[in-house]
Amino acid sequence: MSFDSMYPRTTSTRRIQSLDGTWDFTFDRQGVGETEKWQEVGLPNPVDMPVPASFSDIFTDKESREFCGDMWYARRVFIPGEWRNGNVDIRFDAATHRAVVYLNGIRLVEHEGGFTPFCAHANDAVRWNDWNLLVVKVNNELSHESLPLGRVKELKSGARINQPYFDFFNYSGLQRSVRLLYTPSERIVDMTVVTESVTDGTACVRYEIETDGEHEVRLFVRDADGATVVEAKGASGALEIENAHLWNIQAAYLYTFVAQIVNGDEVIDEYFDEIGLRTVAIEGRDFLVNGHPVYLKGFGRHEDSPIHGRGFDPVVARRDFELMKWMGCNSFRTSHYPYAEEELQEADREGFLVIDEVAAVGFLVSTQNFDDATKKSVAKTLFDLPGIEKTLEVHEQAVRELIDRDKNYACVCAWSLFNEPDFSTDGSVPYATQIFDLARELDPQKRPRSYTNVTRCRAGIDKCTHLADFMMLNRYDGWYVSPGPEIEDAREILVEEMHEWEELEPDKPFFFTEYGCDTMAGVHKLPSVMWSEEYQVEYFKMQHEVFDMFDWVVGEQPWNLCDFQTVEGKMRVDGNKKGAFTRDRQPKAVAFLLRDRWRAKSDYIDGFDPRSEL
Ligand code: GCB
Repeated sequence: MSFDSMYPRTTSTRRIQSLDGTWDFTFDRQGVGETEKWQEVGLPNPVDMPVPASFSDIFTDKESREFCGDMWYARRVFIPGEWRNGNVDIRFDAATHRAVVYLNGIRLVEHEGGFTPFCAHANDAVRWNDWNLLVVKVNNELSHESLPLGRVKELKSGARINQPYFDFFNYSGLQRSVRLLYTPSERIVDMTVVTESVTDGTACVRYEIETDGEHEVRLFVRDADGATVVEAKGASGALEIENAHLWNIQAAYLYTFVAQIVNGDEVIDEYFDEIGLRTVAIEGRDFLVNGHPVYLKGFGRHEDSPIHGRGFDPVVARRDFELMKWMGCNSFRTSHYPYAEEELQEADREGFLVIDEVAAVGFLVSTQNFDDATKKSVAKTLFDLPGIEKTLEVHEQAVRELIDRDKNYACVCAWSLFNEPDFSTDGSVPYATQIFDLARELDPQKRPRSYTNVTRCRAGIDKCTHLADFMMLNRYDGWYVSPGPEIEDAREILVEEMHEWEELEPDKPFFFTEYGCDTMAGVHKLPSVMWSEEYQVEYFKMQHEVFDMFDWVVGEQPWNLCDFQTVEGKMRVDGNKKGAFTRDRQPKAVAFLLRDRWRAKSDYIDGFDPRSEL
């Protein structure tokens, strides 16, 4: 963790001032912001823009909704004089997809990547005990050098639009919180906690605290009642926590790790994090949590809701957890980008497992991968194109920032390093190897790594399966392949493929990380037809019958928890309708089927019930 990745917390030595609320906003259609010195004088004719939010669905005209290019945000910030002797940083939980930050006209920082946090260190630009002008230029253009991937298309009128290589709307802007942070001049800049093992109720934990000074470091571990259970001196070391309350699925327990820099009795800096003690591992065909084999039940999701777009909304996030709990879920995948930190904190508290995905989506040579994904393999993949080294650099940085941010969360049980890459040519192997090696090197917990395998790269075609510690399959047999009246053919295709995997990868656990079919809530048909609620139910029954034939399938996460917004297109009716719930979070018939199935299926395959131990 670097300072930028540490979730902001108020402590005896740290202060936070929220910068959420109404900002000035304007599109920079001519690209003149810098030359006209908007960073110094503020924005011309701004409109009000709430932060956090995506800008697109607030506007009533198409041009604004589809805007592609630079957009500027500005607001005034009062910075207290008593903070002069410490560090002042402006923390952006995310700026999609890239940003340049100015304070009082001085350029502080630039950041690439729309789903991970960064800080603008502000001391040299601050007017103390006074109002300061904070200006941010955000850009939302997609390219082969952005994650996710896409391109910009110029229309005959000269207008430019984004063309995503992925199936979700390219929402952008300041979509997560912005905060002003005060920390002391000598400070904690990193904290890492790893549960090495748990034996006879004693957890062996390794920790490391990084500071930017020379003073002594202390660590206190407090239990949920606030009692100190262990104390340690030194910036790193091993701890033993006796009678440890482990973090388990649907039976979460979080300790508070308090780190301090001290000088005698004086506390120079203090930081804390809430951390669950648990191990994750793969053994043969089992995915183990605390040594017990688990079955993942849950969804691929999106951060997406009406009007807010991808703007983080704690109300929607909470509703999603309630829906998932109602269904008996125990997990989700952060498809297709790192979610807001608050989502992971909630998962930590609720005892959900999270497959944490980097925004590496769009790795098919097509503009709409969900369509093209089902077609046969091509001679050249994206990995064979010139310029792919630049994509790799951006991808590596995104993996660094993801792991740096999320390494301590107990809920994060695995890394998803790509969504549906076309791994059908040899050209993909060196690229993928580099990403997999990097994740292994960076993760202090050495969590299992994988990627979602796309239909086009079915068993036998994909050249990179040897890199994955477990397999994740995205399959749409019965929807994109052999749909409707051909559904029994779809079953056969899927079963046949599973037999092939059985031969090819006999030592790995498999999860289905996507399967589903578009369904318009309220459309009922007897007999069923595609898009009706009845067809969705039949499709899911067929899929589950296939999964249950193979005991090495140890997870199912249908696509998607809710309907969500996408680009306009022939395949989409105001968005993707594969949700078990509508976009306003009400159930379709299939939600009840999934609920019955999942509530009857225990989280731990060996019958272990951690709730009985609480
Ligand atoms: C996929 C993609 C996902 C799409 C989905 C679909 O394979 O991973 O982003 O939304 O298919 O519905 O087509």
